[in-house]
Amino acid sequence: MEKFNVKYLKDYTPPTYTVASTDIAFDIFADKTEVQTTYTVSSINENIILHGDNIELISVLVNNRQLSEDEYKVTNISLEIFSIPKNCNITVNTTVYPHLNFALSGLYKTKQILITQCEPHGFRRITYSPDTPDISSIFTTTITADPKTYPVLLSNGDKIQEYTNDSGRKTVVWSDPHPKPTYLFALVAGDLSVVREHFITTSNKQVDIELYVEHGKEQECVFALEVVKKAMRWDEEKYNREYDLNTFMIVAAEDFNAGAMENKGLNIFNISCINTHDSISTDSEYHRVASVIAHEYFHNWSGNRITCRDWFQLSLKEGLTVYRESQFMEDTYPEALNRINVTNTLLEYQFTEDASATAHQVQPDSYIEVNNFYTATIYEKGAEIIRMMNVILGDDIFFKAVEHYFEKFDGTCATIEDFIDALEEYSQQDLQGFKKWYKQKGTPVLHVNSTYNKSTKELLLKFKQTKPTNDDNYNNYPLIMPVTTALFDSRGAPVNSIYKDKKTHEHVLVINNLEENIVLQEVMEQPVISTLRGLSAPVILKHELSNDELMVLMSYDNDGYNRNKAANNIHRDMIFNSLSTKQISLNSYDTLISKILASIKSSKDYSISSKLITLPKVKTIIPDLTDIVIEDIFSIYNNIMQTVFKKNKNQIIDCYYNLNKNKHHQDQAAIRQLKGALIKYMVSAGSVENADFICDEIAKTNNITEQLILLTNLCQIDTKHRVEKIQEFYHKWNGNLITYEKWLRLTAMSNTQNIYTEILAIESSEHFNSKNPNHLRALYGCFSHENLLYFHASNGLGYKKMMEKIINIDSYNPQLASRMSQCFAMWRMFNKNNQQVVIDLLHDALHVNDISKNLYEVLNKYANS
Ligand code: HT7
Ligand code: ZN
Repeated sequence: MEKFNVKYLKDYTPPTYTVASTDIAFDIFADKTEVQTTYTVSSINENIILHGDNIELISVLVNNRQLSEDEYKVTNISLEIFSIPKNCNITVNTTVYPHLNFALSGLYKTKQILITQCEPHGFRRITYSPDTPDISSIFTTTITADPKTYPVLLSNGDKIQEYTNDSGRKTVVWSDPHPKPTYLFALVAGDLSVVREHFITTSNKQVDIELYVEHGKEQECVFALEVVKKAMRWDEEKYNREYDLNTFMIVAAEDFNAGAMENKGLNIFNISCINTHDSISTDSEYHRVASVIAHEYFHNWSGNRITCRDWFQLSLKEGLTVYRESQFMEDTYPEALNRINVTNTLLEYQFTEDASATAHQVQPDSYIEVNNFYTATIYEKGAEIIRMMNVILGDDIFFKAVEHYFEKFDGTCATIEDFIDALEEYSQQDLQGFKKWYKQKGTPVLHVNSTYNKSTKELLLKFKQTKPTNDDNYNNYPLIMPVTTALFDSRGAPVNSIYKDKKTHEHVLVINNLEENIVLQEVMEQPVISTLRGLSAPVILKHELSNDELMVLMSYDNDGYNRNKAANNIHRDMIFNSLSTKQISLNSYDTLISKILASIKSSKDYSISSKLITLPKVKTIIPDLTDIVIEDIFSIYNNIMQTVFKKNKNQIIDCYYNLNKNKHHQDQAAIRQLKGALIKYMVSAGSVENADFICDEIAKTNNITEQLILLTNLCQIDTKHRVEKIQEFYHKWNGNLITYEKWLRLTAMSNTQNIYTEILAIESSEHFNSKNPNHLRALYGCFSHENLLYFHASNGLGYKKMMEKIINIDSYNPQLASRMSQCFAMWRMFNKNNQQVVIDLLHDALHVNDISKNLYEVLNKYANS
């Protein structure tokens, strides 16, 4: 028996009523907000049930008559109204207290501003409502407030009225012509500055773009406004999607549980995902801001115009939007090696999630708390499934097929199956096999073996799919897998082959069976095989390649993903060998780094080179290990870096200083990354001289990315320089939130035995706001995810501190608490002592009174793993 109710996909039933319109009026006061909502309802049943979540009900009216208490039944989670007419107006009056809402769901206060967050179940914290994505209605929103405190009053759609009342209070009325479910509702009230731009759509309509920020932050909006316009144009050109309102508004908020929210016409953003400035934003932050803006904008079609029938279909909007966002980023910022970044994120977060106790299907069969399902699997694996369909259909058909889906389901709610059927209907290609991918749990494994027949000039490729788990409820094999494959000769030149009568360098081989043999013909010499290029299917590839073959791919493969993967395989072999023999024997490994550095001179291929010389993140090797002692892993990493540095010292240092001379190279961001990768080797000895070197370099640069790379490295050396320099950084940027978070992260990732006391000291310091998710993520999230040496420390202190904090956060912000608890996902891979600490902590946590269902669901899975 579960402690909390489980919701099942199989239990879905269509709603028994429709809502034509929702008229909602907010009367905002300093310590409370009164809400009056009127729904125009048509119901099949005599009784109607509305959702609620611990709100104060004042009264209920049907067709303007106030009901007596025996005409309805109210609980913390529902309002059931008895014997309503088939068609009627239902009015609900509630009172909410935004300044006491630290869960940041529903209507809440951030700084002096009131904002809403309604996805997935925030609206029911504002009023009793049909809070489900399959009920849409036309919203009219009236907001009344004191204009001195709340001069700006925003909601979805177009502003249709604005007036001052006799009392001096201001009223603004908004009307949204597009029917929407409650989760897309938004309201903002506060004193904000607005920065404007405009965009002319292909059909010549002017769209006003308005970005609302804190006064004084106007300069930090320039980049965001440019990206909005780029995203609007891109969606028109690629998917033929035009923006459908007269105004597109974005509001920046300091307290926010996620990156941003796509509310219709009124996106609300975490300030860290919208504000940028050269003096405060790193290269990767610009990149993240661009991708979040594009993502939220693209939701206007993939999510808002066509929404989800129920939350089990979440990936319908999120997977598709992540995919559209990645396509936009590849088209708009090609120099950023987007595919490698996307696949690295997939490996780091989704593959690890799929290997953990919280692994789940892209279309789950059940959940306790839907907030726990905004995951890398729903988002990133969901996007990869769509990418596979794109690979198979080709761009021309794919874009048109998605357009067909948009047109067919416009204004409705849909399912994942509807999406696949629509693509199939347009393309006339069998895509039914992809439905199985949505039901798969765990990362599938694809084995490849090859035999080359010199006399027939045939290359036989033998593919075999294996299941990641023995749980056949979640294994629907065989899966369909597009496996993009190309051949090279031993010098790295492309080799053509014939497959299905086509002679070319690269083929998309579609694997449909558990075991499948594919023959490539007219292969003129023994080739080096580059398969699963671009990670064409989200699987773990088992393909034995010799060191020489890996070197060829690493040096010459024209697929960036596979180049990087080849280098990664060489690094991983080296790490695993060293871990098992407990000694570093570089063998041919150091030639890898030397070769890459030598090639940089001629190729100037800076961006990929920095990736090629970087060891895989520790987090990505954890799923492949057992009985881990974290200190051993770090010591091996450090020894490898030191040994490589000693052997290639001159080359590494020369390369670093030569990069400084490249001031006119167009991709300075790539140069910064490469310098960062080199510095890691240079400081691997962790000595005071290295700290001096970094301090000198810090003094030479004003560039924030470079400063941060240097500081991050400095934080790995436990000297007084670390404390001095990060304090200097703190004082320089005192007052700027985005830089304050950087400072928190620097401290949290520091390699110092004082880490636990330093974290506690920060928490009790003046600027730290323990209710602010950005602060908590920067300090505790960064500690548990980036400072693995101290989080997984053998003394168990890291685990204890984190669990204590998570339980504390759970008492006011369950969404954040359960998300933060994901740091325990890999606990089974660690040694018995560490495991025992986690077992005890999980046991105690699960017995905490009032544990939220969010946190319970995650910790319970870990405890039972
Ligand atoms: N659709 C949004 C998902 C979301 C969210 C946003 C803000 C705060 C809490 C949230 N929970 C879920 C974000 C997106 O995918 O675009
Ligand atoms: Zn999204």
